[in-house]
Amino acid sequence: MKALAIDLGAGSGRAVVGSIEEGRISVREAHRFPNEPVAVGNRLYWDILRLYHEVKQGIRLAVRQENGCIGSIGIDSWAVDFGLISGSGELLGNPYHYRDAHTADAIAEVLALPGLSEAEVFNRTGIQFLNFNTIYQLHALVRDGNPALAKAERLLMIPDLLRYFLTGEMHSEFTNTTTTQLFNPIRGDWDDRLIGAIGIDRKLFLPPVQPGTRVGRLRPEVTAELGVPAIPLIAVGEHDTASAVAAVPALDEHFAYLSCGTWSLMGTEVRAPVITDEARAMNFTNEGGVCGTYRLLKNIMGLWILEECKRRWEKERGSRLDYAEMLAAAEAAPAFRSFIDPDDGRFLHPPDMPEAIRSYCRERRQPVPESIGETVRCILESLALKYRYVLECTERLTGKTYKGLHMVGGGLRNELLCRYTAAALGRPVWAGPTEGSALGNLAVQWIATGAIKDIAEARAMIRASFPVRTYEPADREAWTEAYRKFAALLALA
Ligand code: LFR
Repeated sequence: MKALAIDLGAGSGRAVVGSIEEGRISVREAHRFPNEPVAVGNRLYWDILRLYHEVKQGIRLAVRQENGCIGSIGIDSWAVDFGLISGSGELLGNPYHYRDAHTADAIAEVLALPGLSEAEVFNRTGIQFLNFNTIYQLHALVRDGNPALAKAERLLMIPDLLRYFLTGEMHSEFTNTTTTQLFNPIRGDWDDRLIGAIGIDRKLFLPPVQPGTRVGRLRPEVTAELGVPAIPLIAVGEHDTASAVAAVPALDEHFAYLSCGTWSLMGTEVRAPVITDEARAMNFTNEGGVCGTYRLLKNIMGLWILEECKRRWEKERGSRLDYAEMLAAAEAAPAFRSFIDPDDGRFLHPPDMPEAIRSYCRERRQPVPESIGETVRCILESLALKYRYVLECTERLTGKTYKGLHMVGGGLRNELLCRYTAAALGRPVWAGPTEGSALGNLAVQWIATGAIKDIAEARAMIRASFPVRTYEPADREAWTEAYRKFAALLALA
C-alpha cells in the first residue's frame, strides 16, 4: 500500500507519495508549496492556516493521482514551535516562528529563575541550549503577558496541530516533544518541575505517543471537502530531523550523520540519552528518535546562511541568482582566506546576512569577503570545518570512531559543500538520499503497518533504492592547516 508523507521545511512543504515494489522504495512528489513566514511589525509568525490549506491540497492531489490508493498519512516538520488551543478547541493566534527575536535573552532569564541552572535544566532534559527552544518561547509569553496563554488548555507542536486539524484528535508526538526542553527522558514524561518553574500550567501538555502509533483518521468535514476516504494518520518521527535520521542508509549500528538542509544537524544514534557534564559543555542534545532511539547531535546553523545571502543578493540585483553560478564563483575565489563561526548568534536572523559575515570578519581582523564568490567560499569552508569539530566532539562523547560521514537531505545538491566536507574531515562522505525526512516519515508508517519489519530493514531498503555518492577526502595538508587556523580563531578546545 502507498503511504503519504507530508514534509514541511522552513522554506517549503511537500506531499510525497511512497511505494514499495519488489523490495524497492520509490517516491513521487504530489504537491510542493512555499512556506513563507510572515513578519508583522517586529514579530515573526508561521502562516499556519495557509500551510494547513496546502497540506489538504497535497492530500487531495495525492489521493486523486493514486486512484484512492493511499493507506496512511504522516506529518513531519521543524521542531520547537507550537500552537495554543482553547477549551472550545480553537487555535489561539498564529504560532511564532523560532527566529522571532522575543527569545533573544530568554536562556539567561530562565536560568536565573529560582532553583534553575544550566546543569539542572540539562540534567532534567538532556537538550542543548538554543534560545528558541519551546521552554524559552513559553517563558517569553509569560514574561510579556501574552493573552492567548491565559486562555490556553492545550499546547500542540506544529505537526500535532496540523494533525489535530485533520482528525479532530489531539496527541503529542514523542520526538518533537523532546525538543521542547520540557521533557524528562529519564522519567519518560514531561518535567513538572521545569514547567512549574517557568509559570506554565501542566494541563497544557498531553502524554507523548511514540512514532508508529495510530492517531486518528481524516475527520468527516475533511473527507467531504477533499472528496477522499477517511485515511488513518500515523504518528511518525514528527520532528523532521528524527525522520531524516531514520532514513540514513547506514548498514552499521554505529554511524555518524549530517542532516543537511536549512540547518545542519550532526551526530549519531544512541540507545539512551548521554547526559554528562561533557555533553553539556559541548552543548550537545539528546532528542528523541524513532524505534526507541535517541539522537545525540548538535545544531549547526547550516545552509541558512547561504540561502539568506542569496536572498539579499537577489534583492540587490533585482534578478534571480542560481546556485550553479554562486558555486562556480566560490570555486574560483581564493581558498581559506577568512572563516566565520556559523553558530555565532548574529547569523540567526540578521537583516543583511552578507553584512553580518563582513562584520564578523572585520572584528576578527580577517580579510573581509566582498564578492559573491569570496562570501560563498567563506561560508562553505567554515561549515565544513565546523563539521569536523562537531564530528570529533561526537566521537569524544561516544568513545567510538566513525570511518566516514553519512549526509542526507536537500543540501547534498550542493556538491561543493560535500567535497569540502570530505576534505575537512579527512574521511569519506557518503551522500544520499536527498529525500531524508520524507523517506524516514514513510519508513515509520510502513513499519507501523507491517510492510517493513523494522528500522534496520527500512535502512537497507533505502540503501538499495536510492543512489549514494561517495566523496573521498582531498588536499589533506591544506585542510589540516585550515582547521588549525579555524580552531584557533574560534578558540575551540
Ligand atoms: C531542522 C530543525 C532542527 C531544529 C530546527 C528548529 O529542520 O527541525 O532540528 O532544531 O529545525 O526547529
